[in-house]
Amino acid sequence: MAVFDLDMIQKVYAALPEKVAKVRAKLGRALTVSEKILYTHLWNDTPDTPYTRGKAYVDFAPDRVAMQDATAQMALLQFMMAGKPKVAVPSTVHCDHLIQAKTGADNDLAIAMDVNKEVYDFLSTVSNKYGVGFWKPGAGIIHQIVLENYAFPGGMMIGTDSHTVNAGGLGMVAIGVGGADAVDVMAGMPWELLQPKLIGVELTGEMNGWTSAKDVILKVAGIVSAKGGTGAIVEYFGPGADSISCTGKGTICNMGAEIGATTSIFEYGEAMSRYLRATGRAQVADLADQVTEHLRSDEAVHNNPEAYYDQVIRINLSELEPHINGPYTPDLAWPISAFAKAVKENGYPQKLEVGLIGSCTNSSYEDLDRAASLARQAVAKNLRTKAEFTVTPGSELIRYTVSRDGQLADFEAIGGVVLANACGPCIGQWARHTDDPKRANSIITSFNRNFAKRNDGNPATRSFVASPEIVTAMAIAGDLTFNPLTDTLINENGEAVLLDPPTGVELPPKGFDVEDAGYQSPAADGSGITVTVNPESKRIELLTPFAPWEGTDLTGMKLLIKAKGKCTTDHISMAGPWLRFRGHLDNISNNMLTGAVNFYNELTNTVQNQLTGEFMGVPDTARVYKAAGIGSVVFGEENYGEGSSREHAAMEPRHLGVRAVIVKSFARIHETNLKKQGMLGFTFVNKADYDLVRQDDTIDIVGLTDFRPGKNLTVVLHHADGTQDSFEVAHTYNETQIEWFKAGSALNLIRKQGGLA
Ligand code: MIC
Ligand code: SF4
Repeated sequence: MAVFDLDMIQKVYAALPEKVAKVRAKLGRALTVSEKILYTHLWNDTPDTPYTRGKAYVDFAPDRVAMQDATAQMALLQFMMAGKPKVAVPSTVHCDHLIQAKTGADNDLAIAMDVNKEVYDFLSTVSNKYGVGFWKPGAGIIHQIVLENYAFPGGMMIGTDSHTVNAGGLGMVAIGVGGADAVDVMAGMPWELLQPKLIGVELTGEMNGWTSAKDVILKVAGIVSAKGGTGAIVEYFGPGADSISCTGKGTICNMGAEIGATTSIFEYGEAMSRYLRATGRAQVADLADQVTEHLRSDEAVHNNPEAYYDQVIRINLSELEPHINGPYTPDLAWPISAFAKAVKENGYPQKLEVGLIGSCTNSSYEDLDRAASLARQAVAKNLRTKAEFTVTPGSELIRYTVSRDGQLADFEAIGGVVLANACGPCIGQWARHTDDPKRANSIITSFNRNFAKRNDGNPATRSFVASPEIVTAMAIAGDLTFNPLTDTLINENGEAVLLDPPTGVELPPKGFDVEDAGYQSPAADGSGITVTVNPESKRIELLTPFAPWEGTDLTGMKLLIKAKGKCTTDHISMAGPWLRFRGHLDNISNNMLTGAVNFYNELTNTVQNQLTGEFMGVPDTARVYKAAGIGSVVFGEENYGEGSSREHAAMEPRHLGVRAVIVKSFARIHETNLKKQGMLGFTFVNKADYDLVRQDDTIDIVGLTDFRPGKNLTVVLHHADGTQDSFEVAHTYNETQIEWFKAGSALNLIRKQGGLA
């Protein structure tokens, strides 16, 4: 069943040559691949469209929208308020985040269908009504399904998940956003983006042995750090890039989210063409083949990358070692040869308890085939797998195919448990069986993120990230100091054996196959469908618009929390058990900032309620201030809001009366989410001013009556001892975004424009 929109793709390709020529003439220089795609998706190509990277916001017209179930609820609740009859561009919903992994695919899926029935019914009805394609629970993880069905070279897509960028592996400019951004596009309005900078990664040589595509991005993360890609598109090019399979490219782009990159992309080439054909899209491949030159950077870019990119990184794949990154942050990169020493020196628990492969990052046919080659060796060499081992296929198409071709049986033969085609342990949907949920322990995954508590809720779990091949080998060894490239293992017969490097093929020799992919297409006319939400529901709550700005400076606010160190969206709005409240703003707000560390006592979820002096949970304290009609302020450090696209991390503070978030720097998606929800997000002009903030501060923000692009504002801290400090804060709001703030949220503005408010 073809679910992709050939008409839309045809139109994009038909217009491409002329549009590219026009931009090239206008800029008078060669263009990189992402520039071609971005500039051919301008909302409105006016003579003064700004092309200055990193400075101006530009309006774009993406071709499609993808949403996963944990973020789609809020996105669609907002869309319902926008007053539109139907989505303006092809859009899909994917049920993947809410399935908890416990015993294995069949049982877990059946339980999820029951436990999440209300949410699935809501999503499927709303999708049906508004013309949104619906991928049922069990169909697979959003990014894998998008790669298999929807992504196309030269296209532009936004998705309500940070790993939407995965589609860059198929030559698409695909960007992760919050739900409010998706509402813009689905409502047929322009979508704005800060004109990205460009980072070029030139890959030479060819991978061999144990090295795989994952190691490219693990290495890049180590080079540029978790915030190093912020505001930039990463373009991969060079002979090494062309030699990587399409799904391998997807893996690299996927984990570009971990360096904060706006997106990552590879140029169109044979690997993509092969993948399109293998996934039933020969027509798309034929079309793309005709416009290949426009789906790649101009030769001048390849010849002199320094002239076109803001930063150029070079990696020789022939010399690239497998990497293991972590714990607690995806950019702590260790080449395998240095890892055993790092484990010992840093006291990471040496015993490996669980190895988990799969996820949206790494569950291609190639990944599973290569990992399975190690499982077969383990059996042949009489090795007993020492750690627990789980496999998460990315989609039913993959699962069905590797079940048919035997790889799943290979995993099961070494004790592997096949989990549902869903996010599962990657996002804390993991009923991990352990004797002590607080014990320090190590796990290794082929996923992308490894923040504290992310997988199993235990802050003492050290989670490491590697390729599926390395994870499988480590699970067999059960020991973090094992280096599969050089070390032997003792088998059941007491013999020392060495694992041979993994082998595998890129695409299934017998083709992909599936019985029921799990897709439901929407009603042609959804106007008669009603969406009902039970007012008593604990999981879905219709939204009420946020209040507009009162028109004055904000004074007399209380410090809610001064967060210390890393504060990702997992710290601000934890996932795992909280995912069940993603459609209910008031209920999910009870997790607000509960993972953030309070600067003053180094504890989580323990801040001082200034009205009583007692220490309480963060959401409880915020609710006290809110009830008293007092606004509150959150302070934080670098790359605040790193990680996920979940806009709950912005909506919860908004709902609980936080007025401003003031930090040393922001992660891109979170900063936009704050703006969209009518919040103030500022950065310290002088980062050391963070130190001036005291636990007992009352805070004013001065200058809002003259809130303008580029103009700093002043924060005044009234300390309890009667003294005060003040300092400047900067912001990146443009005129439209200031209007969102004034209206109370971007959605309020859409409603106003549609005559709804
Ligand atoms: C993640 O990987 O952190 C998630 C869960 O997929 C999130 C989305 C969410 O929080 O729902 C993301 O990456 O955006
Ligand atoms: Fe799901 Fe994990 Fe991928 Fe996020 S990173 S979409 S939670 S598999």
